[in-house]
Amino acid sequence: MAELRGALIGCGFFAVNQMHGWCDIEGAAIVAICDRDPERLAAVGDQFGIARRYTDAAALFASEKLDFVDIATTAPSHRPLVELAARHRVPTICQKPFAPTLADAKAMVKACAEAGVPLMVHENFRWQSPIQAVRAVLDSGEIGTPFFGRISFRSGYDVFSGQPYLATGKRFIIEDLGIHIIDIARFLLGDVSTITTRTQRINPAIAGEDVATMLMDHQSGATSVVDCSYASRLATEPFPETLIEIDGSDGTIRLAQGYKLTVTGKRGTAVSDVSPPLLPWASRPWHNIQESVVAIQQHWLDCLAKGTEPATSGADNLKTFALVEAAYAGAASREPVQLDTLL
Ligand code: NAD
Ligand code: 89V
Repeated sequence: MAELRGALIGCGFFAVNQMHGWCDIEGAAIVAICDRDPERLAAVGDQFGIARRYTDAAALFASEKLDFVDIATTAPSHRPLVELAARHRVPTICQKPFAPTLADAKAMVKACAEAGVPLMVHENFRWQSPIQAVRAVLDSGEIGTPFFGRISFRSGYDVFSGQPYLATGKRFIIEDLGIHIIDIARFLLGDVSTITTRTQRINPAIAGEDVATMLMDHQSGATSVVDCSYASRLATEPFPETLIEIDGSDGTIRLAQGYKLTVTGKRGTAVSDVSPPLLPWASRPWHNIQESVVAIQQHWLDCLAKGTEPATSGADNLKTFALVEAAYAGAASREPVQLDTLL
């Protein structure tokens, strides 16, 4: 099969991982890149040997024949860029957070559906190999029917040095990081009917909340706690590990710091190391996230080849994004929020 021709829009901090990912995967190549910042465009173009460069996305779509586009800009530009791609009927990957508002996200899903093009949100945390290992245990039936989950991300890592914009927005941890952890909760325990949220700001130097605690009712009947913090100083910094506890009718799963997976179930207790591989271009502690970038991009190509819907399609991600909106609404009102009122 001929190699698919892709373009990358947004050549910033995280896009370098996506470029490495495309280099690792067979069946597709990035043939053109775009960034409105000429310095960033030049840096990524030179690093990856991409000669076809654009500072304007409209010019990119007008000049290139593309099989897909990978949008790695920040949220404010997502809707105009996705709608531009839809007008050119180009299948689209869009980074998280999907959009500034749920209304924007719904409009983007509609635009791609009407154009008949696939849309996937680059929601990569569920593709981390330790998270996939937890999902595989659930699928095996070893712990029976899950009734409780705690999905936890607590850290004191300085995310602001690499991503300075995270310090300036009115919304921070739920929109940027909690969105991944909520998506993992959905991936493991299913869709959510109600969410109750409390937020705090501990770091006085940032504008948004850096601690969030969410209690969720899943449609399956399971209850989960999703807790996130960038204000937690620990003896051994766990960034960017997501820790998981799931209790089921026949046993338990614990994914502990250091990627230690303990499963107690029908066949007794088994302990395993589910550390992600360190890819040649990856660097600790980001290697967990970097590996998941390759996995989600491979999934996108597999879905394009088979004509199937990606696991984190735009339509699916509306349910994760609605939980983010609901969390902020519930944190403000201090009331539980029903999801069916938003979707
Ligand atoms: P960044 O600011 O470093 O890079 C964004 C780039 O997009 C900039 O170079 C900017 O000039 C360019 N850009 C913005 N609007 C544009 C437009 N209309 N046309 C062309 N170029 C445009 O941001 P980042 O830290 O790389 O984050 C990008 C996205 O990736 C964010 O949405 C962030 O939340 C997400 N992210 C995801 C993960 C993950 O694990 N999935 C990790 C980090 C960041
Ligand atoms: O994954 C992300 O979106 C990153 C980080 C892990 C730092 O939260 O912004």
